[in-house]
Amino acid sequence: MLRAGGAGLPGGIGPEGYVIRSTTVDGRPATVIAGQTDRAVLYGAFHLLRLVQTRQPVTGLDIASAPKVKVRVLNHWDNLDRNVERGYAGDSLWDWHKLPGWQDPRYVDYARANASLGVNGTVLNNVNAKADSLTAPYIAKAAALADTFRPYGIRVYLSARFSAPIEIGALKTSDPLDPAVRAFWKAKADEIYRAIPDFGGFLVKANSEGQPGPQDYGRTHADGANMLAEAVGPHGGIVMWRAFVYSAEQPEDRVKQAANEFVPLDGTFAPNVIVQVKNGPLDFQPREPFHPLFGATPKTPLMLEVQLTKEYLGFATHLAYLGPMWEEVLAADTWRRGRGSTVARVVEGRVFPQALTGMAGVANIGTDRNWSGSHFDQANWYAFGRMAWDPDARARDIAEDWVRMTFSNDPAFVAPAVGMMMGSREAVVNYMTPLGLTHLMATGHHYGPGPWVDNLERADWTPVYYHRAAADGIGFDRTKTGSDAVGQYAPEAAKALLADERHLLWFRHLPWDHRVRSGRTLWDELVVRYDLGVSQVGEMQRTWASLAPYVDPERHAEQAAFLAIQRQEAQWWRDASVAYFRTFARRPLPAGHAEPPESLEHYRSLSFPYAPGHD
Ligand code: GCV
Repeated sequence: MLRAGGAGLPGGIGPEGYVIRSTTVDGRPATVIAGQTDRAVLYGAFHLLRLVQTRQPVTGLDIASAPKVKVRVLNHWDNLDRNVERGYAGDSLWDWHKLPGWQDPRYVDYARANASLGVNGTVLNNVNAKADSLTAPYIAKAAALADTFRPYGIRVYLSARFSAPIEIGALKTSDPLDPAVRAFWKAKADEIYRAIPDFGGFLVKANSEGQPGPQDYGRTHADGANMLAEAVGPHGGIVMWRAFVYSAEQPEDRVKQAANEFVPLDGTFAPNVIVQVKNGPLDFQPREPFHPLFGATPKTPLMLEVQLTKEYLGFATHLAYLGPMWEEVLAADTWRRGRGSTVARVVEGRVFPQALTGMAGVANIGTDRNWSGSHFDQANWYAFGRMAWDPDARARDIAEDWVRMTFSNDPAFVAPAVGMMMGSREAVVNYMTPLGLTHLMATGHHYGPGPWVDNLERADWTPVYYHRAAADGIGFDRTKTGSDAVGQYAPEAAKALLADERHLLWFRHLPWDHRVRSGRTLWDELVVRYDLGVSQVGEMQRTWASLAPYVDPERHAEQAAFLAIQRQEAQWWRDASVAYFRTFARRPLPAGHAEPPESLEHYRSLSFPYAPGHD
């Protein structure tokens, strides 16, 4: 392997792009991996290894690859006590107490694994941040991690608590326009960069779910972001400012609030700020339409945030390969600059040219021996990296590479395993939230069904706010007659979303006897979908059982047990949801579909105070 000084590399390959070429050196066949930097060559080396591991030809190579997105980061929702918010894979990998003195060897494995996927950054601490992360002892700990990650091309970022100037800076305010506050952040950035010269920058959750922010002082998100941008800018740092905001007073349909807040700020952010937007406008549900902010801010770069950890898709026990979900959102057409203005192209900065581009994945990584809580959850980490490198990559191709590298290259294994993965997320949609229903999970931990919950602190945390089931029908009217959330999309995109039955009850409130595409009534279709989801899991169980000859007994047995849990919980979701919704629908179940075995009261009475993933 050798590193070229740029000569012979295709134009525009950039600092992370590489070529892999079959050639001859001194008359002997050789493979050259070349790029402008060490990390580019490292990425190329991993690409070559992938070809070897997936049994692709390694002669006659002429490959050039460069990332289409600059900032490809994991977001760890890891707390300093090692609890991971929405984490289902053990404790946080970061052993803060022993850092910087002790570096767990897994830090190197973590960095190497990420480099093999093209991930080039990691935000170490939870967006629900503690100011302690910005104190000198914790900066030293973060610096130790940064030293370990650096050879693998991975930069360290920190979530910043907006009220840090008060909490650790002895100031009386965190007002972003206050000169003392600005001086605090400048000095803090200087201090961090002395310890971590290639520090990536800050991630901020502000004025969201109780977090402090600039609005506490009557300032805008742009005022807050720009203040931090000013502090890290001279060092080459960036600010990733989250758009996951909704007002404490809930004057408006929650899914409209982020766009209402951020569209008017377009053009007011500093050039080193990128706004981080979840894939959908609600909160990482099994299915949501794409976030209306994509394409709606021509002058503001937006990065896509997806959730690898399956807070709303069955934790680590349910098999749900998320590649198809991310492909669905990336391929969605925003129509903001005519046909083909897909979310992928917005994120790549090609619909409206952007110098700064990014993708963030909420990590599903912890101290579990298999890293992610289940073997198949590793595929979501893997797919995130590959899609952040190339948002146009296909979920199926990525699944196939992963299956081959993780289990077996035998075609008798690969095809069924990939098929099972590709259908898995849709199964979850069917048994949890079919036909555009959303946010029906139990309170707090989000484990299991809770469609009946109607008594939380705020209405827009309750499932009843989202499904609106009543005697006259079900669904949230987001057309003109309702909240008009659909009006936040370009007209062509709005038309496509309204015509898409997968989003039916996201956008409309419809009578129980409404005829859907299948010709069934809405009520019958709901029941059919719930049962379909359960049977799809049964199908996955059968597929997995048939694959035993190709997998070591230990991994096979664990996955078989997890699928059995998933099957049981899918049935629970179905039974509880049917028992609940029929109290409004007041109709018989369609022929051949079984009555829920227990009463609604039974499902309502189930309680899981120790479910994992709490904050
Ligand atoms: C980190 C959801 C989750 C929270 C999470 C929040 C966010 O509401 O339930 O745990 O907080 O999203 O993305 O900030």
